[in-house]
Amino acid sequence: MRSAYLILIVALTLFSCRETPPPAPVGPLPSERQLAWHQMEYYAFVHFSMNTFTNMEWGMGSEKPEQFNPTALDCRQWARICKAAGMKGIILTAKHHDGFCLWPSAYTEHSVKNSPWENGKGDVVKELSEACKEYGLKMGLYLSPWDRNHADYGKPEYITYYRNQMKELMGNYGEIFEVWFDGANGGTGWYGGANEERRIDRTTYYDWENTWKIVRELQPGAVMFSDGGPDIRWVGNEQGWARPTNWSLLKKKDFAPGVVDNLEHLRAGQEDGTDWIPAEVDVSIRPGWFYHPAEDTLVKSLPKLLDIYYHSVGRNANMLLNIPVDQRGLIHEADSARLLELAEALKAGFATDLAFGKKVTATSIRGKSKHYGAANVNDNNPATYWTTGDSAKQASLTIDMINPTAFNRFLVQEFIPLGQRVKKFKIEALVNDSWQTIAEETTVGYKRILRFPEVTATKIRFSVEDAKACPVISNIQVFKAPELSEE
Ligand code: FUL
Repeated sequence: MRSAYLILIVALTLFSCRETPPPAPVGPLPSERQLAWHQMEYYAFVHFSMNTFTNMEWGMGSEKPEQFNPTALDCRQWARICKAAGMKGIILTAKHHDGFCLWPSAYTEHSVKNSPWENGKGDVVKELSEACKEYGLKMGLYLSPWDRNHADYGKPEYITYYRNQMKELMGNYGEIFEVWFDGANGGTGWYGGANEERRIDRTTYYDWENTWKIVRELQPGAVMFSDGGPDIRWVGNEQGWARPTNWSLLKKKDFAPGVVDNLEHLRAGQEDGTDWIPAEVDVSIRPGWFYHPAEDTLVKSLPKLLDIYYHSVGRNANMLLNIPVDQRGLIHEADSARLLELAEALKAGFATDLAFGKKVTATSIRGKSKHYGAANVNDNNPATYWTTGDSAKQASLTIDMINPTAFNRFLVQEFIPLGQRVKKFKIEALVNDSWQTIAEETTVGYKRILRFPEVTATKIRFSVEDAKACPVISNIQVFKAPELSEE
């Protein structure tokens, strides 16, 4: 009798302590390397190579290594400026379409080793990897598949050459966070003196799967970018925007290596995608990707760069901002000044989270458990989240601002390890005791930031109106950004 009583007590205790299980993930899901990549948010592209000295965008491949001669190359200056700009990494064009290599590759003479720079003893990739390490930045590399210099381009031998170079880059320069595979192929080139047009079958020639294996083996943490993945997708334009509706998902069958089915799918993702392949917004701070003195006065304005930030990072994409390093081998003063202005504006815009620590209530909470409570969205901890019971596809959170509070930015994040779920949401503000709709939007994803004219409210309501499954929200922040002439 006594033991039956004890069993009952133990069972009751276990029952009451048992935590409500978390929602089942809604696939496709991000990999560990993709999760780390999402957190990079904003980083630099550096286009610097032979074209910098020939004033070209696409060199023919007939250039001479002697033409590469920066007078004051300093990768530490690049890293210092990128760090101060708030960027988290730098992706360098180790080899662009003209085939010139910024590292002394053992497989070609067309490289820095035959240039006057540092008497042929220099290695830009090595200098940059050391500078990135010093400044706490991650390094990524661009190795152009198209090579207008190489005599074998178009033949199987070139693929072996390309892979050998990939092994050098992945094996000799420490940790790489991203490898950039450019989809461009204009056909014509020097090709070892042949001077002709070479067309390849983009779907078969590169045999991508086997090149990807090299990257996976040597750099298991690196994500690979190309038009359609495998890890990160192109956003379908070079102007600096993703669609407001932006799924981190693509249907793999529509994006076999080398195939771009539809630019719109790259811009917005596909709600019914089969794989997690988020978008990266690549855009240059100047009209060109490479440095041209005539563009010193054409550096994008601060309002334009802010638009790009809100249309990339603010729309569930990463921002890859290109800086064309100049003929000295330095980031030009016009670009560095603008980068720092952007950093200042972002810092001022996101200085104080007005929602932090405020009381938040939810229309429903999973298992009525504190573990999934509303307070998890403004606790400054990305590992905690608010969620509801499985059947709820509509649910709201209300933040009590206590006093009338002016704001003009709303930031929200889903807990993406459990998938991207939200299809439709709304933000309302309680202004003079009446609810006003501020925004009606679609997807959230890793991060969504909305800009709107200033509102002064005592309460703010975030409502999920439709979702693939119960919403899982890890973060909500509210800001009052100084109004530059940025809208
Ligand atoms: C394009 C290239 O053709 C441009 O030169 C540049 O590298 C840009 C990032 O990608 O496809």
